[in-house]
Amino acid sequence: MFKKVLVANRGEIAVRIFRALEEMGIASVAVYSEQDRDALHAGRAEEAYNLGDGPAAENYLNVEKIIDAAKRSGAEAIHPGYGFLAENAPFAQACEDSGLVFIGPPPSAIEAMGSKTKARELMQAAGVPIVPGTTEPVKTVKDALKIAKGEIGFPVAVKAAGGGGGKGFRVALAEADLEGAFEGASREGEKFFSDPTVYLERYLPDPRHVEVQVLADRHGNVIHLGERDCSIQRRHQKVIEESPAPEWIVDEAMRARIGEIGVEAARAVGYVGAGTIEGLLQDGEYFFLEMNTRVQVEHCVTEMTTGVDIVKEGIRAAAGEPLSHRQQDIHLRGHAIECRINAEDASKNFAPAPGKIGAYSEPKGPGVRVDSGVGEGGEVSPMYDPMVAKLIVWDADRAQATKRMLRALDEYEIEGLKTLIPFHKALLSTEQWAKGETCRGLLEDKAWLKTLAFETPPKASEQGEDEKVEQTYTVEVSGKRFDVRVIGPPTAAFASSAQGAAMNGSAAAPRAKRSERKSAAGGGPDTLESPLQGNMWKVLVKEGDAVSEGQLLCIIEAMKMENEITAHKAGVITALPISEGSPIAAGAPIATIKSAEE
Ligand code: MV4
Repeated sequence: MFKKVLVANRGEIAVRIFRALEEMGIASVAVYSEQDRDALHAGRAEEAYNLGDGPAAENYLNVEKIIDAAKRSGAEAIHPGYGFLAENAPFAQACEDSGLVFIGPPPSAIEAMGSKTKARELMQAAGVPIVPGTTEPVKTVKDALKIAKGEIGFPVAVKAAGGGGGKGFRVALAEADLEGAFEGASREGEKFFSDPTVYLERYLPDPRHVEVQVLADRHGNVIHLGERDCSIQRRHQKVIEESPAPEWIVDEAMRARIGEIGVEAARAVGYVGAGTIEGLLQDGEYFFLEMNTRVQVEHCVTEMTTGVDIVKEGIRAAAGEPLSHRQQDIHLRGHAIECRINAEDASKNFAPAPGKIGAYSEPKGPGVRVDSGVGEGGEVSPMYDPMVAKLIVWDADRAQATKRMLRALDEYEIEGLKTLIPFHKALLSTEQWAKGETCRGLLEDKAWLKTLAFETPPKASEQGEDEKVEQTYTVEVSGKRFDVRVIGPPTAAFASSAQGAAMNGSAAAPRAKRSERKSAAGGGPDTLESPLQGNMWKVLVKEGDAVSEGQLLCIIEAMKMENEITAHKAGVITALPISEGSPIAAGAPIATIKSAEE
């Protein structure tokens, strides 16, 4: 086994890997950017190397600096985590060339799965069902039209071959949309992956995203750990994941079938370590979508239901050890749910809401796990992913796990930041969630999302004035906390869960937390500043435009993510010092909006 391992990542996943290393008796090495000098992960390892200032390209994505740090520290292996260099075949190769073990699959497997057309071809040859469509790149709009009208039929999905996770994904509902979809997907492929190649798939109208965790060692053993249902997504970002899928969605026979598909797919590319086969499930049919050749954010729900430590197994496999479990020893028990606690404002189109964390207290108690990358006094930097933590719960079944999650969300206190906690509470209280629906309509429902603005409860007139409910608030007097009951019109928090008819018809009124009771800064300053550093990708408004609160103003591309920036208030745009294609710094002005009455 390795004696020392460097973790080329930050945040919660770096901490998660350090924990595994410690339990395995392996010394750990952290790397950090100048901005992350005080970050939790940088202080969590036995040794830490500063990779310098600047954007990720100059530190967390800098192959030379990372390999140099590994060499200097005497580490024998590098764990890439997820994101950054995790699915970068040249990096995996560079590790090998420097005599370091890359904790992950061979570069050839990363490369094969990196090209979505190559992956589809490989899977088809291995007998794995793929979404009907092309395995060859489609070169022109004319070719695309011929194929779409012929063998596939509308609606059709146009996807970038270099893409994945929804990047470079466009839908053409009918012939007239195809040209736009083709060019959009191609442009995004070129922009993000330097590859304009696209392919076509039949567009499935309302599939579920069901994926399967696999583990493979260097001795030819490949096993699967059952499925995860990740159908709750927002702009292709997963927000809630569960394992297993609701029992009425995936039964034992389907689970065995999906598991076999996962094992077949992993074998076909000579996989080693922990990986995930993503697929779509519709009308009892399962189709391979893509393989993620890394440990995933949502691996934890599978750890809870199987008892297998996926991170440790990945490290063991890389070191040449056999897997600790045989397929016949894997049994799923109970139900696990994960909520991503992102610093985002669901009521403002999920705009990133980075900042400094004030008081911070994590939920505890039976069946609760929190994997966090920041703590009290920590900072969610606009430079990086806005995920503060992952809250994972386990209980005997889905309904009980849901109640446990609502309880844990209620215990979670994060001051100073807007997070998805109110969103999760509201969503998990809906009838749609209880029924195991994909909730796609709900996630796009602006009016519903708006009710999640805890700090600016809608006016009574918007609420139905006659409605009166009893609510419990916690107030703090001289350092002591008291529960106070209030009878009155429902606040947004309660309205949303009550509206959803909830679990067993008895939604508990979420208590307003200290952080949720701060009054809104009525109107607020006129100038909206960029919450993050990036590139101005699209500007959708112009000076003189009248905008409503929450209206989309522009999209900033940062860290391969498109971040929608929405108006912080209603009014008229009097200044707009931004232009498409230009870089923008965190804190730089985006727009000045004057309210009508000013
Ligand atoms: C699809 C699809 C429908 N048809 N592909 C791709 C990336 C992943 N994040 C979601 N992706 C989808 N690919 C075809 N041919 C629909 C989605 C999709 C989706 C699927 C399941 C559950 C939620 C979803 C939300 C958005 C898009």
